[in-house]
Amino acid sequence: MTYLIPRDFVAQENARSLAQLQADYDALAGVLQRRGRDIEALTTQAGGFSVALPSWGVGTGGTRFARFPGQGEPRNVFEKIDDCATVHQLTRVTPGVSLHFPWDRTQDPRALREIANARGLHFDSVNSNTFQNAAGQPLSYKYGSLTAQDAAVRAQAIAHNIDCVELGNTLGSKGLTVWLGDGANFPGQHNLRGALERYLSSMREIYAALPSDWLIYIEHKLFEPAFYATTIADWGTSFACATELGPKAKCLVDLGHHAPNTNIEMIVARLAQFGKLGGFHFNDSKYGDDDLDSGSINPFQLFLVFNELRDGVARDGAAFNPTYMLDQSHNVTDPVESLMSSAIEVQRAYIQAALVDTDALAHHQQENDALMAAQTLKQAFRTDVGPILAMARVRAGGAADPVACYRASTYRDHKAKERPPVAGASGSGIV
Ligand code: PSV
Ligand code: MN
Ligand code: MN
Repeated sequence: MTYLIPRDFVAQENARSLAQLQADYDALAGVLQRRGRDIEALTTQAGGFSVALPSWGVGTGGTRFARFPGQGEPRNVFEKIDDCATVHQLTRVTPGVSLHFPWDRTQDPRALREIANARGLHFDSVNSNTFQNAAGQPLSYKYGSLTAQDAAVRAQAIAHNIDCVELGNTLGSKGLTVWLGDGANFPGQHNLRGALERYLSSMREIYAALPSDWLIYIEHKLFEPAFYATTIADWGTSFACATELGPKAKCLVDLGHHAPNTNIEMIVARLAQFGKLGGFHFNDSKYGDDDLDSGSINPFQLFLVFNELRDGVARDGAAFNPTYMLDQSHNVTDPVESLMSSAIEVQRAYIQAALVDTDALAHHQQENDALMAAQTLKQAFRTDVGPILAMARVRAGGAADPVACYRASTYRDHKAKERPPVAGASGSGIV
């Protein structure tokens, strides 16, 4: 029998802190009222937010050097769904799950979809994997996949992507995210232009296989595993390729896939302006593709990204609809706790950005009052919107304090008993 946290347990845990939460909420309501803002409208807005979970995020990640698995890790995609459902149960903001193939391949996708739906989850974009060799695959991706010199290798990689689309379609997904590690480790190894030509030609075949209501997301990454020249290294290349491919191709911004100090919010603004901002992989980073928990290093950057997203909605309304997903690697924390905290950090940035006094900001910009424009953003960023997020969770049946509730439930201890380790199982397969 699979242990899931009983609903009553969450309600009992909430009861301990409800009076305190109400007091904090009322105090914040007063502060916001003085700024002409209605806390109830913001709480409703917070309740409408969601960010998808990466199926691979519920297992311990690992680095190039080692992986230190935790207790009770999921051993297959069905167990991953249980952990994702727990994250969603307590936070109420993560109803989507993004699968990665072949890591999450199952013989029975229909059963997977039914079980996920029964747990209140649906499937977000699916991810293909041609950055590793799958067990038993005839040809190696050692020298590239969609850009490989060998046409047979490219055909194999194209077929895998189309397979992902078909599987995703059965699961109810509406998008395919393509990240590939293709590139060169040495100057001269590739004809730089030739590699991109091959990429485009492969992607055209995948694009042609997309169902009419699907999007394909191009995920760029500066480097790793190609350390000299990654084929899709930056948003410019991603934008050019998405434009070449057509309206169903969009760009996906993984926050960790840029050089340190890159102005990511400006990339977001540019892609939004030209209609190619498809979605995000949220995480945080200090040096490179660190896959640290969202908001753990640079929450101000996350806020500034959401400030651009707020601007996109103000300009384009419902037509502006990028997808949100976490993409993190958890090495020293319980993945469920990290995912819950991170989802809330992303939701926090969303509500902080909603607090920006846009009239004042426009006025200060018009007057070239740089100091007051910056102060206007800072006022929103500095506002502790925690009570809004907690109240939205409680009203939706989630936990006032998800990590405390999760720990009190001893969920992980239950899983440690239910899921004795099996040889070869891992969270992602990524090292
Ligand atoms: C690559 O670094 C990446 O960000 C892509 O999104 C992959 O699908 C994911 O990580 C796999 O861990
Ligand atoms: Mn990513
Ligand atoms: Mn990455």
